[in-house]
Amino acid sequence: MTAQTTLAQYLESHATPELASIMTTLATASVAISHLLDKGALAGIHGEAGGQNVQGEAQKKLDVISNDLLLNALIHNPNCAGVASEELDEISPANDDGTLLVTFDPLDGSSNIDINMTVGTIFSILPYHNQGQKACESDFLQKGENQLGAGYFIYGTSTMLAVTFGAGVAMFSFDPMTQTYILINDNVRISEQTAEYAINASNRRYWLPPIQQYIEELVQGDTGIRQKDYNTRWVAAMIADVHRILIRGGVFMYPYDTKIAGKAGKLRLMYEANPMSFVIEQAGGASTDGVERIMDIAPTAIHQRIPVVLGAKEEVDYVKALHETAG
Ligand code: AFP
Repeated sequence: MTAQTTLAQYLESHATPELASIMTTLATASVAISHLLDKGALAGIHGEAGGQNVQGEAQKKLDVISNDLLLNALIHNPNCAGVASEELDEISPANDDGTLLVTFDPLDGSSNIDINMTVGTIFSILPYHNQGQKACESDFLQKGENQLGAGYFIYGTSTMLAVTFGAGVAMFSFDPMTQTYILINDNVRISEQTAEYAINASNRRYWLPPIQQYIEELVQGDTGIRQKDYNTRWVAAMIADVHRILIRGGVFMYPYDTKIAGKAGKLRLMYEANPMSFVIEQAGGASTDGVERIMDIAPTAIHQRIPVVLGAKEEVDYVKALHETAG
């Protein structure tokens, strides 16, 4: 039997001590979240928490608990200079001498909790350059290109971790017996082509013409110009849809739509789009808002929303070309 590589062993050779320390803190919190999810209704985590998050969405109990677990763990890590969470209006400064900032979506796909479906934690690690000073929101407003690490913990039929530190993507599976993450793939790659796509088609009438055209071509299948049949998958949790793409290919879209005036897409640049784009690109895929590479976009606000098209490179490039043609 070959020796198994634990997350701790992997980090020794693939991350700086500071990144490894943050990753270990995130992994410890993820295990606590995973245990709560395992208990489900018995842990009293189902139902509304009563409040609303900064985007005006109802918070589930576990959103709040997961947020607090991650936040409390990170602000006590001396390497962490500050934390920004999708669930909190304001950023949380941590240790002035820390060298890293962390953003996270504590529980992506939270509407899935009550129906016992997949959810996950998405994280992004950025450099902090103002040591000796208290971190503030502007310190976080860095392009995705600056990320030093990013990934997600997915709480599905088993708990898994996908992570990149800028040199490929590694995937781990949580072993409940040893309570450790075990490496299962140290070089995850995404096929450049795909026959699967993920989009919430109920928004069709609100999409812009390039996405309308693209989806129409896919729906026509082998009778249309694409000359092949496509299949749709939609979990309503980006984390699950992106995980599927990492495992078996595909393209994920939450494009610009006109459903709500002034809302440029649904997903958040700092908590969802940037970290997932880093993972996808590091696995050989691509990511765009339709016009620009997502990780080239300079953020203007911590809770900024953005259209997202990511996954198989050829498809993402094609969608981008349709936007360019449309002008
Ligand atoms: P929640 O975490 O608030 O449930 O939202 C999940 C999400 O941001 C993303 O993970 C999904 O891809 C997307 O929303 C699903 O949105 P629709 O409900 O509009 O399909």
